[in-house]
Amino acid sequence: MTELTHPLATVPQDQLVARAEADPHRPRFHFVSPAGWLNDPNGVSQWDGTYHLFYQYNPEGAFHHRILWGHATSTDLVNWTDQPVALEPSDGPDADGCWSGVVVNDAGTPTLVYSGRHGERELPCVAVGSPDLLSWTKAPENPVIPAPPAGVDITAYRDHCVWREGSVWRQLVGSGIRGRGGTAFLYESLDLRNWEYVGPLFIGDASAGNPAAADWQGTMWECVDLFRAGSGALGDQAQREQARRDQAPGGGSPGPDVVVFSAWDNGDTCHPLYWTGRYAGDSYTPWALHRLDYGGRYFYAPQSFADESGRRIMFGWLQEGRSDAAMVEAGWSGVMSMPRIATLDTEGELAFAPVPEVGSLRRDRVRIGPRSLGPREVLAGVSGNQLDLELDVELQPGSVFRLGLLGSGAGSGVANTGGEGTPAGPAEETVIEIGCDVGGGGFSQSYLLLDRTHSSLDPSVDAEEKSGPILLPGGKLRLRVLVDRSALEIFANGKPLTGRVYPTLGGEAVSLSAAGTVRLLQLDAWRMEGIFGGPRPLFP
Ligand code: DQQ
Repeated sequence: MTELTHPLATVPQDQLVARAEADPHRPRFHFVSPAGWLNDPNGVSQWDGTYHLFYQYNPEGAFHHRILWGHATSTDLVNWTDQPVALEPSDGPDADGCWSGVVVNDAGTPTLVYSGRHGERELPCVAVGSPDLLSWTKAPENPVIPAPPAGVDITAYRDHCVWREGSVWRQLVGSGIRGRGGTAFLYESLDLRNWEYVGPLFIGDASAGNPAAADWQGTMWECVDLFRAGSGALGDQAQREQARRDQAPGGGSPGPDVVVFSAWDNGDTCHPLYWTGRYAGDSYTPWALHRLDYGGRYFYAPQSFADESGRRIMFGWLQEGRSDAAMVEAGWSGVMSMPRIATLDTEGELAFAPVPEVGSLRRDRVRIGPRSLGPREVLAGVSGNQLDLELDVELQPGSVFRLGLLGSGAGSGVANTGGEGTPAGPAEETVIEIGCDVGGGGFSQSYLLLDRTHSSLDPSVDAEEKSGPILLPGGKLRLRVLVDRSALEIFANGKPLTGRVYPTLGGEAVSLSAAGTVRLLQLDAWRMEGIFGGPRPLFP
């Protein structure tokens, strides 16, 4: 049996997998680590047709400590094969962890750029891969940048975005300048080993807005990701290659250059945001700041890449909404999002949808509609905790549409707990709400909201409301919802809201309701197949 080294490693390592597998909250069609802890997606890429997903991994237990790089591969972005751990700490600059990073193609040689952690600080390191990306050798030059820029009082310094620009490599390292705001330091290199500091790409303003606000910039930017937004053309080989070139920072697409970052503050992982703006020369001119996902910290540390068909594909880390102790007990923590395609909407903002490959997991379609909606009704033919739902809804101004999920107890046909004269409500239910604006009075902006007030009878889990504005042109809503036990991914006209819920009663009811005039044009529901056949070894 492996020796337990960390005070939180209370579950022996040889029992972790069984614990994790037994947890009813563990997703079945999202990627999760075999057991233990998972956080950021790393090195997301496609090589000779095969997709690679690396991830921050602690197989010692469900807590963040001495992080390794886990690795999985896929030919369809949906079914994953575990591969040997790609990186683990060793004496030297990554002795205390191999933190987040990226993979780049160095004239045919797969090369990782990651943050080596030693003591309390992180520095850029490099590792070179075999052609199949399965074994990795750390560069003798590590750390390849010996220290953060001199003379700058930084809040933190880690995570990497690396790209080829003409004859040079460029790199951003996420950071923050104390008393000012988050930033990304720009570097340049000819060989990925010797880096010259160029300067801050630009500096955010931590004093702008309220630190409690959903779009506060934070005092440090984690996992900075710079790319040129485009349509992600699918076409012949030449068009696909052009589409990939167009998405390089400063590329040929007319879209904005997007800087995605995860706002961090003194140990708090706040939320992912992005700037739209223009990258030119050595700097970036921001135009506007946007929220990337209305679930905030539940879609954190995203990383994206352009795949061989020119699609901009993004993964994010779905953090847990339960206590550290509950995670440790469960034997696992952290979910990888389903891969999302990022495109530009008509407002010049990012729009997201799960990759179409997700459809290969769909089973037993049920179709409902068209019909008008009113008081809450539990759907007879649709239920489950592994679902893909696709809805087309039409809302009149001032109306509200609600979709209830994972419902149990009263109103779900299981038991009635409503008192006399009280309309019975479900004992547990997670509610997605969409409101359509009324021109003048009422709510002035259409919105998407996740109401977790009644998601769980467990008072210790997070039940905070999550919401954000959406556009409903002509009152039309296209809603896509992926339910995978505790993991929820919602897309309302392209705006994502990711969340976690921990129902205690095992409810599977789906309900619809409306206030005002709401018409369901069509609802398609599928049961989703799981992607793993059973327990997986902690060290594949
Ligand atoms: N997690 C990593 C860091 C990154 C943070 C360490 C974001 O590299 O800054 O596991 O979640």
